[in-house]
Amino acid sequence: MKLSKHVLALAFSAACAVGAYAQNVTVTEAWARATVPGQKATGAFMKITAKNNTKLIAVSSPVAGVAEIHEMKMDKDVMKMAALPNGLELPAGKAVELKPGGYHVMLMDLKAPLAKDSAVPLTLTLQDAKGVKSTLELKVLVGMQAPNMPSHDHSTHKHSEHTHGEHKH
Ligand SMILES: [Cu+2]
Repeated sequence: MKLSKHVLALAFSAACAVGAYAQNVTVTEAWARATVPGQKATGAFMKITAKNNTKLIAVSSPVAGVAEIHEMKMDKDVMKMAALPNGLELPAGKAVELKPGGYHVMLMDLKAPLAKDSAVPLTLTLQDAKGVKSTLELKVLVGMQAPNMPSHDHSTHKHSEHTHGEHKH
């Protein structure tokens, strides 16, 4: 039965919350961009490494009414983004980077502003090659840039500027 497995995965990851390690998936450098009051959406970023071929099929957070896995890319000089309909592939042994300007977790319908230096819970739903689902609970640091990243020209950070008004739901 699927449910018992689900509960087991939750219990396991709760015990290992600091390392953010469950099953064969490791998440490092997770962070979410801080927001200002009135801002309804933001992005969360991280590095995900799966030991075996895995897919990130869903994300959720209690701070957001809607959470999606997005891809952002340039299309004729216009930054566009869209939800990945089939999830994000995590090839075995390869670190997949979610970062501003690329893949990201989109948190929308924010219930409150994300304050810098706070942490927000984020649940990743993963599916292995056999189709078995598991969840990974994360605590994601809120900041203005990736943790331990040297300060640099923020003009390259387009994520905060792209208009989330373009999200049609
Ligand atoms: Cu997005």
